[in-house]
Amino acid sequence: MLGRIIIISGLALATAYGVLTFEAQKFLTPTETINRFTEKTSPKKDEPKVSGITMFRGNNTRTSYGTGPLPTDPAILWQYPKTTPLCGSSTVARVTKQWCGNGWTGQPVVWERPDGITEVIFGAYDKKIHFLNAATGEETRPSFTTGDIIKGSVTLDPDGYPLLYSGSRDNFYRVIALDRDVPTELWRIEAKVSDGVWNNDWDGNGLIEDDILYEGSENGIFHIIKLNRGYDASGKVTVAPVQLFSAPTFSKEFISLVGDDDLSIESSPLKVGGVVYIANSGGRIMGFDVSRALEGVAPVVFDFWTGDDTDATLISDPDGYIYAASEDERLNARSKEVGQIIKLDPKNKNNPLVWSVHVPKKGGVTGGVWATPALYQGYLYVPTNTGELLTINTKTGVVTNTLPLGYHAWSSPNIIDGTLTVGTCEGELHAYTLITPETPGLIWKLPIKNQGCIESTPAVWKGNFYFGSREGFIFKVGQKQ
Ligand SMILES: [Ca+2]
Ligand SMILES: [Ca+2]
Ligand SMILES: [Ca+2]
Ligand SMILES: [Ca+2]
Repeated sequence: MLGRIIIISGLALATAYGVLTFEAQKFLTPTETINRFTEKTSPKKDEPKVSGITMFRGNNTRTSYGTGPLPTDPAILWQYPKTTPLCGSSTVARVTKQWCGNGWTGQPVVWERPDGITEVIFGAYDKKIHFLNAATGEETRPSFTTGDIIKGSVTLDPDGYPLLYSGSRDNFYRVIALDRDVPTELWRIEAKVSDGVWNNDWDGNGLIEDDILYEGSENGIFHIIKLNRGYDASGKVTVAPVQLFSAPTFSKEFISLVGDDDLSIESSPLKVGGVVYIANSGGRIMGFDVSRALEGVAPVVFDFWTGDDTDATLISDPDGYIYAASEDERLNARSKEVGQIIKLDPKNKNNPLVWSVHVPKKGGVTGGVWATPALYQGYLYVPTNTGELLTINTKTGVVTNTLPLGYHAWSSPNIIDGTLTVGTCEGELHAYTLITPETPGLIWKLPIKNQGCIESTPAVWKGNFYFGSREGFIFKVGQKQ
């Protein structure tokens, strides 16, 4: 289907969208063309060394879901705060809106501290980063305040440095020390619209490996930053970040192809071997070979256009295939052709699209996907904005099952011990057995207080769920006591 020449907006695009020759690509590959992919590294390298969930979806391939045993008789064990919801107002383009709780992607960090306390850390719509004792829901440290709401998921240093990384709608991405009396900003970088396009927030979840931070900003720019972490003479953690590389994911040609400049990066980077992939709101998926990032070189080795806003984070399987999920807002010819859920083979540069699933508008509800899919035993599980949980055979692309979640299903599923769990915007947590992975079977549903919309992705640790609802509170769900 894609193996033909297509004329869009006056541009002739050769058969392979994988080798698009946008002007940006020339700009992005100043030194050389690298036509190779680093083979997959051992899983150990990609897994954080800290015990816990330290980043959105737990690892560099965004496929780590936490640990069990999951509750058989679930109940809400605490909520935070006890009475007053976490709310803040935020203004974009002179429109002010009140936001409460936390939402997309909003996954907390949960980690086992050296002092034995399991700590839950999350950014919220009250503009603060909160620190809670997982056992009690009490505060473990003073909150850290930013200048605007926090939509993304925080990252805890995967190598054990007492450092937290967080974006905010206030235009800064920050590195925060956790070894002081109060959480203390050590460094921050600003996203400016003047450097890029569209907006200046930071929603994506930073990926850290080998002292290097990979992150995209909502002005459409992809950043590679050397953190230079260390300790000072008094033993306090330090950073001395240096930007090694930055590149726009947009170009004049790409803007005319898409038809607008909403080319922000809201997804989180994916790292497969030596390549970091990032998707933008125009649906451009780019892979940067970062094996020589320390030299300031990161050539583009993959370039694919889905056709529409791709905010869901890309994931990959152990064979290096990439799964992407897009929204269905622009309703253009390209997204009609490519579909909204796709499997990509980055090694097949001439025709990387393996299969497509279409998620069209339904009953007046916008089509497409915001949730990040989950993988299990050759099946892909994808909540859709139209309110289904799709089960897709990853070999064939065949949808083997459809279950109702309720519309606006933006929370990303977790799969632990053969059970898939997912939050819904109808304010419920669901658990499904994958004993027959092609047809998930409902085990339980738990309504959350006031059935507030769950957009945030729960962090599941030792069978306990930590997540927020848009109604204003953060919850712990576990086995009824
Ligand atoms: Ca902003
Ligand atoms: Ca955003
Ligand atoms: Ca977007
Ligand atoms: Ca969108």
